[in-house]
Amino acid sequence: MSAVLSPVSASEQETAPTIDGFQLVIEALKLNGIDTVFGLPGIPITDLTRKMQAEGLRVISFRHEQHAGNAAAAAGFLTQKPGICLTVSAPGFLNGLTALANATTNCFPMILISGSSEREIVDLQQGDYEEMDQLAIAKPLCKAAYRVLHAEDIGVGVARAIRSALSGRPGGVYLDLPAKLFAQSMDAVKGRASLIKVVDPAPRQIPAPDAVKRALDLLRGAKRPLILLGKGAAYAQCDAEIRALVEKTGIPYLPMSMAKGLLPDTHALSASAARSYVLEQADVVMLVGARLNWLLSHGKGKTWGAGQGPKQFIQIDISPIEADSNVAIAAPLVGDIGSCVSALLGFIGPSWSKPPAEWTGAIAERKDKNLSKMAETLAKNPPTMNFHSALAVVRNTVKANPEAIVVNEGANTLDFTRSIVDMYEPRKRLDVGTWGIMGIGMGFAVAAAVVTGKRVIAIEGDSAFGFSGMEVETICRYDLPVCVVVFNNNGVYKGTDVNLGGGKDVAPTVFVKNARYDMMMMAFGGVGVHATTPAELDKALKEAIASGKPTLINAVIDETAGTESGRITSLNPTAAKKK
Ligand code: ADP
Ligand code: TPW
Repeated sequence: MSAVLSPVSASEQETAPTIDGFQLVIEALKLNGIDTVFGLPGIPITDLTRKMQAEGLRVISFRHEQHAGNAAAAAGFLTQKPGICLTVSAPGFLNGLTALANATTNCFPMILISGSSEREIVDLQQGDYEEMDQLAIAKPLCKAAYRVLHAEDIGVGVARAIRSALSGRPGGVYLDLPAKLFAQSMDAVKGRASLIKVVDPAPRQIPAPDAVKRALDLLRGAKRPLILLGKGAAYAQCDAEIRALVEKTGIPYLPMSMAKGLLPDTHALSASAARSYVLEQADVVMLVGARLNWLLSHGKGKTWGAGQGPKQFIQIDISPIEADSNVAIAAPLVGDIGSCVSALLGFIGPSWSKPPAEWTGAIAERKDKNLSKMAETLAKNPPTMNFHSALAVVRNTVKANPEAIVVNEGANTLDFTRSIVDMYEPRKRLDVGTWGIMGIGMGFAVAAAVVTGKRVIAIEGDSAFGFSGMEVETICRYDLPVCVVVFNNNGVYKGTDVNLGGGKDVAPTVFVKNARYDMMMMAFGGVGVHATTPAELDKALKEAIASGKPTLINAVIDETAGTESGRITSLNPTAAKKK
């Protein structure tokens, strides 16, 4: 054909290449480095999932939207890219909403994209298929919510969603895409030109020099300083700076559960094994990406040594309104953790005086005592496997495989795993987070395996596992290297409750006795193991790690072991009344 340019004729104009809404959404995501989508197909997004796959996106399809949403949230936490969850309208959207709210609560960046019904019909409440005003419902549960009505606005909609999820304090964003949008078409050149590649979506936020000085002055004057690392510090991916801060200042540190492994839990300056002592006794506490919420007793009361002298806080956080949310913060340091810690490090040279030996010595003494007590407990091998004898095995497995990601939920299963299983590398522990929510297990496990390619070990209470158990099919379908260990003690917390009414029904906390969760995994072609001893558990874990095959170990735990609600029994209103 001749390459001579000629004026465009009317018929040529009619056949000028067009692009539709489906394609624009896909290209907008790809342009911004999104390579994986977690979701569940159905009207109006079935074709979107197919076309995404055709265009090279990895589409991980779940059995329930909540788990796709949890996967997106975990992917966001692990990668600093917003995790994408894609659902159908009303019920699918609602199923994804818990995960969106949970992601926002945990400061994980994710975008819930849901198809929706026709605006004209929804707004007049005329009864459309899966009718719901999704945008209005999502708004109070996330950082931002947007709706795109026209194909030419898809680029802006996706860009705004990405920027909202990642900038400042990360969180969940809702993006509403009505069914009609996907079929709209426009000129392909104009359509592609309307897409936006977001530049610098999480801009560095440099702390003010006077705020840095204020923090340093306070830290310098401390007699019993403590650094408290939260999951914001893990998210920030400035691991070397955080390690340097701890090691150069010589200040003991406590990691919150998902900050475990930022420095290895075996680090000499870890104060985890003397937690209550340091919280009570510290005079200056520097919070790094951790909020003084219920998990830290709101920064006050007995836990913090009420009445034992003044305690002052330095708080590094990207959110300027976090400071003073519970107690007065003497030195707020607002900025991103990488920039704040680097700014502090600029003033911490060889002349920095390390904390008094009296303080570090007292911590070391308590640590030694508590660690040898723990070693004694772990060495016991009771006739029926309990949390400790099972977790002694998991502890060794993680020590031998420090790159593996541990997912953890339950009550006693959570508390014991957190304190017994040491972590050695950053962002290797994913758990129930700020809400203490059950149901994150399989979603988090799938995401961890998909985005990192590493082995995943999910330590699950039997109740906790039930919330997302059907996703073992998803794990098998994508052949993911996930080993689920169900700590099976026959119920919520434990399996020994009785029906107070004396009727035939079991107590509300009791499950079918001696259930074989391992068979669920076998039903889908994975490996199932029934383990009643630490030796059997050890063998099964080793095989799962070596093979990378989807595995579920039904670890039978003494049904009398554990306590109601684990370590937070006191939050139960009835327990409080009994006191
Ligand atoms: P934990 O539960 O581990 O104590 P929280 O979820 O309570 O941690 O706190 C995390 C904090 O980290 C939030 O206040 C959030 O604003 C902050 N944060 C998240 N990412 C960053 C970042 N990159 N820089 C600074 N602060 C951050
Ligand atoms: C969404 C309440 C907290 S812990 C838990 C429940 C139901 C399960 C504890 O039993 P499990 O663990 O998993 O067998 P263990 O080790 O004690 O035997 N619904 C939601 N979130 C929460 N937190 C609950 C209910 C709860």
